[in-house]
Amino acid sequence: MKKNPFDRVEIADGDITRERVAAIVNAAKRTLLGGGGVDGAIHRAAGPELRRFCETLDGCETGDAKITPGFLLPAPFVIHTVGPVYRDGRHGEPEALVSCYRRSLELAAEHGCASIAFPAISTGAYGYPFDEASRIAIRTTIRFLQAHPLPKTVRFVLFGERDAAAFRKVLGNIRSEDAPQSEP
Ligand code: AR6
Repeated sequence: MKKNPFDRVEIADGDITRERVAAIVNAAKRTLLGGGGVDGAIHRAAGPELRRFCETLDGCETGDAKITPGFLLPAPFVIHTVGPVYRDGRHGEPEALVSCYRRSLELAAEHGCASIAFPAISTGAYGYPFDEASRIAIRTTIRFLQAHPLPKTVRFVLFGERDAAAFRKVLGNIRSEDAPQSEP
C-alpha cells in the first residue's frame, strides 16, 4: 500500500461509464430506478439488466449506498449512492454528502475493490455548490484512505476540464494544509 493517501487519489476529466475500475459510483435517486445526468448515462451503458436488478433493492436512503453488478459496463460493480438535494447547507446536506462518500468507500472495501471512480455527487440536478462539494469529496476520501488499505486507488472522474481543474486545486490545498501533520 502507498503510505500517503494523497498518492492514492487521481483526478480525471471524462465519462465515468468508460472507466476500467473495479467499481464506478452512480449519483442515483432514492428509487434507484434511473434518471438523468450520470445516472441516465450509467443505466444506458450498463443495459436494461441493471434497472431490473435495481428494482429488487427497495430503493436507497439519502446518504446511503447499494452495490450492483456492472452488467455491460467495463466496471464489474456499480455503487449507487443518493446525494442530498441542496437547499441552503443547513438541512443536513454536508453530513449526507460525507455519508455518500464514506458508505460508497466502505462497500467498495467490503467487496475487495482495488479501484473506484466517483463523479461529483449532488453537483448537477441536486444543486450542491461545486467547490463545497469537492472539498467534502476529497476530505472524506482522504480520511477513509488513512484508515483503510482498500480501495487502493480512488479516481474522481469529472465532466469537463474545468470541473477536473477545480478538484485538482482542492486536492492540492487540502494536501498542503495536511502536510505538517504527515511529516515524521
Ligand atoms: N461522467 C462523469 N460525470 C458526469 C457524467 C458522466 N457520464 N454525466 C454527468 N456528470 P447529476 P446529482 C456529472 O445531475 O446532482 C439524476 O437524474 C455532472 O456534470 O448526474 O447527484 C438522478 O436520477 C455533475 O457534476 O447528479 C437523480 O435524480 C455530476 O455528474 C439526480 O439526477 C452529478 O450530476 C441526482 O443529482
